[in-house]
Amino acid sequence: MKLYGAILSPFVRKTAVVLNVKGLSYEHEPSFPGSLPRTLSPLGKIPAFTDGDLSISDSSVICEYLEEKYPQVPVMPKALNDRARARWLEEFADTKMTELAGGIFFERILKPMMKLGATDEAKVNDVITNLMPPQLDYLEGQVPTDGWLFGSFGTADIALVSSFYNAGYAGFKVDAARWPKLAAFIGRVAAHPAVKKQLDAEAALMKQMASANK
Ligand SMILES: N[C@@H](CCC(=O)N[C@@H](CS)C(=O)NCC(=O)O)C(=O)O
Repeated sequence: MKLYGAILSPFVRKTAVVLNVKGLSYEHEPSFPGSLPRTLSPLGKIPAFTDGDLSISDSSVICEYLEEKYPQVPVMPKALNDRARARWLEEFADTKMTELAGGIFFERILKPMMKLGATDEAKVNDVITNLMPPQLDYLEGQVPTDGWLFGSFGTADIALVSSFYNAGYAGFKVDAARWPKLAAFIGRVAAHPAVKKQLDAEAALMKQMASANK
């Protein structure tokens, strides 16, 4: 199995964590969006994934494939309603939260790094002050006080908070006084061994990128 993508992507992180949880060994090929052949990534996005003859894209599609092929350590709940809710929370995170939290990362880290222009702090401020709080209120009502969303750790847990780690690299932190359950949940997910493994690798990369940009 081969996972293509940059480990700082919230979607690549989600997929890598699911592979880690399931204890599957895989090769990782660092790749940026737009750099892969169309056969691997027809939309030019990361992650892309191959397993033998199979070539697929999209983190949710890849994670569902892994769940079906390697069900021994499940990452999806069993009950129908829980499965539906897990998929919804993943979708919510992959769209709205990546747009907002990932947007902070894009403005403050990627834009200057890729020489795409100066950070638009007014835009970042609007996200933090106006756009993000209603979504954080929603998430505060969704995450558990202890443990994971659906019993054992699964795709929805990492998906829901993945882009917050990107925002964290860009100096954003969920206010624990206003959203205590969510702030604790983000910290709890970060400490899960399958996630910590990824975040440790990312920390090394962030350090490397910072010294290259000096
Ligand atoms: N729904 C896709 C989204 C993947 C995605 O948007 N990845 C970003 C990087 S974090 C990307 O490749 N963006 C380039 C583009 O949109 O052209 C998934 O879950 O894999």
